[in-house]
Amino acid sequence: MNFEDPTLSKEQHINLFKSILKPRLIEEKMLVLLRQGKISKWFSGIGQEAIAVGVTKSLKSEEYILPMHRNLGVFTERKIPLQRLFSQWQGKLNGFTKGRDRSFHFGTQEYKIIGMISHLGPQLGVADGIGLAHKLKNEKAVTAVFTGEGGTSEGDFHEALNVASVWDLPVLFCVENNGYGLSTPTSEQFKCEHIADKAIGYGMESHIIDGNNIVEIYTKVNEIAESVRENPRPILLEFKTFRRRGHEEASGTKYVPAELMEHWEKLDPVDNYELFILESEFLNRDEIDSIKAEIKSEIDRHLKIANEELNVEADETKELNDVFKGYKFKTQIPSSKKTELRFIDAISDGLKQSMEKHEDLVIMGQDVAEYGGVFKITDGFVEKFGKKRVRNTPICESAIITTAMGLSIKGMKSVVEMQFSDFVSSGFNPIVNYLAKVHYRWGQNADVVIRMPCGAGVGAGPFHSQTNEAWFTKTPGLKVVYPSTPQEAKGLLIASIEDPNPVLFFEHKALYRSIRGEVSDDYFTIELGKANLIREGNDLTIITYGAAVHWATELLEKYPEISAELIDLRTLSPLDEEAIFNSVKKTGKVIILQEDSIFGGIASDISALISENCFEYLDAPIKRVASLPTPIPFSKNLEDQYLGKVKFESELLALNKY
Ligand SMILES: Cc1ncc(C[n+]2csc(CCOP(=O)(O)OP(=O)(O)O)c2C)c(N)n1
Ligand SMILES: [Mg+2]
Repeated sequence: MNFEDPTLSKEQHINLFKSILKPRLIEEKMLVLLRQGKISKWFSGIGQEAIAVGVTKSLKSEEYILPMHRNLGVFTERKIPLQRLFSQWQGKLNGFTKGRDRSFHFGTQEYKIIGMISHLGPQLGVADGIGLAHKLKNEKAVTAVFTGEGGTSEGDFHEALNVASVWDLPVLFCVENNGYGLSTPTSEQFKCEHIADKAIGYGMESHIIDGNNIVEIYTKVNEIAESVRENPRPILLEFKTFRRRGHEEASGTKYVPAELMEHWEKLDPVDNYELFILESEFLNRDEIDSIKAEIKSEIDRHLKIANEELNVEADETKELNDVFKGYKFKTQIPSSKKTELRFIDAISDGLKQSMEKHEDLVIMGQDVAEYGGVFKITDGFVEKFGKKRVRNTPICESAIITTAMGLSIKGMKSVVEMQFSDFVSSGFNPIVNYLAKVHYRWGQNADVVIRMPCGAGVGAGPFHSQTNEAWFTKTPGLKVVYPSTPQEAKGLLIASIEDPNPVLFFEHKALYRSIRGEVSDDYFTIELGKANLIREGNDLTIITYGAAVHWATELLEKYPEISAELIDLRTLSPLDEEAIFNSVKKTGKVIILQEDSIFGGIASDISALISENCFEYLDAPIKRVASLPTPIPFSKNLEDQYLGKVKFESELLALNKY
């Protein structure tokens, strides 16, 4: 291995040597602790240290780096006190996740490290978002994100590289090709010769770098990073290396041929560099030994502190309070001046005023720019706010949601338009696993609103008609908003954008052009989590939301003799339980109406809550009315039969009579 480089001084070599030594010595200690049962799991990076250390050294300390599970060198190189790392691995308070997540699954704004989620691929799109923020703010900065070669088989890899390339984002995609993804060799993972070859398809520059040679890594990545700062663009870097230990310690390496292991042992990045340092007489044996002793003593000292730290105390209130970022809702009273608008125009109005109010707000979605979105909600936005802030995206829901996450890490807000709420399934993973959990895990908020044009009654068939709010109401960490009138759509959308937490904002397509109402002209907010008592009554309570609010209103007009209380939930998460209980306690009879198919919808949970909290007040069984447990059919008569609307009249009358 050749470590000669005329551009590096003796001091730089010694510095690199100390840096690569540290993760190796920490790992050796961790392996001992693992055998003693003192830590739970370990993903070894032995043999790959040069990559994490070399790349981190090439970045400036204020530039973000997004490591994976084998990149201890990123953490040591960013000079995180070892005791905090040890506390993190032991699930203690002095770590980075208050005991809520393990190993390297954390981020820290303090050290500009954004750790992974287990699903590997979403990490790559988050780097796109950070890169986009740098670009929009004209900051000359580069972001580095890691993945293993196994992770490159995920769709997220393709989506993230594609977006980065189309948008010229300053991101270094660092692939550590270490021969295996768990037990699967590269030959069973991909068919091209080099991962770097994939860059051609994205119109992207790529480089193959010896992942075991810290000098080559440091000098090349330094040069590349500097050029990307000046000329923002993504670059794919393939580091050839090898995973010398098991996927994680317990799983062993039996499936790795002995010759392969021996071949790579000879190429060890630490031992070979040490030999070079010795032979170049940069350090003598005694000096090297004393450097090692110093690092070992630092490790022992910090381990002692972490070991002595008490375990986290389980406190339910604290856990519940950290699911969302706290913020003080500001009521902005609607102006008295109003204009009659359609539901769709009210949403457009709220979005436009939010763009004016928040300079950092970015809209992303398919066809949202010049075309104005398929429903024309962002029509004219490009002319007003420019293409930088109103961004057409490739068809890649997952990467756009992770990009939104990255913007949030840089303190920016975003609204992502799903073309149809049905398509959110292609971006489901980052919503429920990244955005929903990130604040609870390590205190980073996801300041993202996902707009969800949804709902049936428009003859659009199984893939353009779903009202899929229940996919999200069951996931802690997401807010779910579902307005039914133009005024509320505007006020709730503005409030959702102000809220620093992730919000799924459902917009029923059938209401877009059929429902009109007076809407306040100015910027105003309606608080999330508060139901609206549309109508007071004494005989029974109807609880509903979205388009079904209008089904109920129509029916009540037909039966003026029924004294019904009508509650529009408006927000499904957090749910206004108080409004529900107060009404049920008053009327003693309740019917819950939802458009979604019956099983597992929010009506079921509301029913359970009422039976647990209002049982003594009930004069009739709780009734749920919802749609058939089938996919949503296309033909009008089939769709009419599908929708719970057809059953509502008879069920309402039956309950009233009960
Ligand atoms: C979506 C998803 N599928 C599967 C896994 C299980 N898993 C975790 S790491 C891993 C192998 C990853 O291989 P690679 O990307 O090459 O990284 P390496 O472990 O070699 O560093 C697998 C299959 C996962 N965490 N997430
Ligand atoms: Mg691998």
